[in-house]
Amino acid sequence: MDSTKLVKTAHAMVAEGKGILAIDESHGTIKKRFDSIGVESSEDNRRAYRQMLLTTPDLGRHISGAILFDETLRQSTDQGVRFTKVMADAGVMAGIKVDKGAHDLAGCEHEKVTEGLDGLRERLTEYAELGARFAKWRAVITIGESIPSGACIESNAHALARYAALCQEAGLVPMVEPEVLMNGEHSLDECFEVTEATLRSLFHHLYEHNVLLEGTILKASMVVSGDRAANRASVQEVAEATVQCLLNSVPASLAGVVFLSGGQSDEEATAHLDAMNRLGQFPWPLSFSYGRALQAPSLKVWGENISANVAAAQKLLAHRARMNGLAAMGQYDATEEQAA
Ligand code: 5MM
Repeated sequence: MDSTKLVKTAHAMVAEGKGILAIDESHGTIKKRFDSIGVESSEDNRRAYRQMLLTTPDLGRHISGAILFDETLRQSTDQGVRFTKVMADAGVMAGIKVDKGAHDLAGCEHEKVTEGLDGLRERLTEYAELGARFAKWRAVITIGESIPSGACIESNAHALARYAALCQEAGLVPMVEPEVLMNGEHSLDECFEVTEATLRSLFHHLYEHNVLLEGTILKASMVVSGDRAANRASVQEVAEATVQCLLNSVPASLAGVVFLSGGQSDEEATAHLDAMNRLGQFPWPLSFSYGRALQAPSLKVWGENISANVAAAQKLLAHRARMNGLAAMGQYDATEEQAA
């Protein structure tokens, strides 16, 4: 294991004022996104959409890396230039989603476990050869009546640790993503409790598997009220609860924390990140790895005319990246939203 390289890559992923663009939607998820704008999810439309995002002028200014789906890592621009080359030229590192999705967890109704460990060593070797510098694995934890179970938390944390160790063996920085879903009626306190238990289990398993935390990135969900909760917590309450939860459960040696947006609106996700960074200095940089909260405005405009609206859609992505880059430094100003 080349620890120096892993640590260097991990730090570059959370460099000051920069974060990660998550565009690793699997075929099912990108189809849902395209359905929402009335665009067919053909291989060429997916390529054209990701080309629009990845060729955004000056993308590397606020984006340190982008997480790709297998298909995208192998694709090229209209001019035949590999996306990985376009990204390297823009100073954007290539990441790759390597999990095989969340599947029903036998014996635990309404719960999921993420699969994809079989053959992972070989796949990681190929991804590294194709130019990937980091990888991502997403586990899903649902809050509901009598769930999550200990079995769900443990099995997902164990799989994340096995994946992370394999990544580091292959020279890739693992981005470990235990997403506590926002769906439900639960309170902020319930989300806090479940997130803390999940993170404690995750770091226990990472430790057991000798994963180098200095060369690992946590992709965390924020501590929020359920989307159907009676009283939803304010931006300040979310920021304080999330930071306290991380301080209770995340070792100081971890290279960095990036958040997912999980169904929050784009501006809400930015405001939450900014509020956290205004609370003070923490052992790890707090940045972003948003999918929907970075892409939503661009996706909508691109869908209105997929050939004529490329520049307009790129401008919207660049704007969201800049807003989140500022939020990662606690310098976001909501009045700047009008500048888009
Ligand atoms: C971009 O979506 C990623 C892949 O999701 P599927 O496996 O469901 O297709 C997803 O893991 C994403 O990176 C995270 O959920 C963060 O995205 P959001 O939209 O929650 O910020």
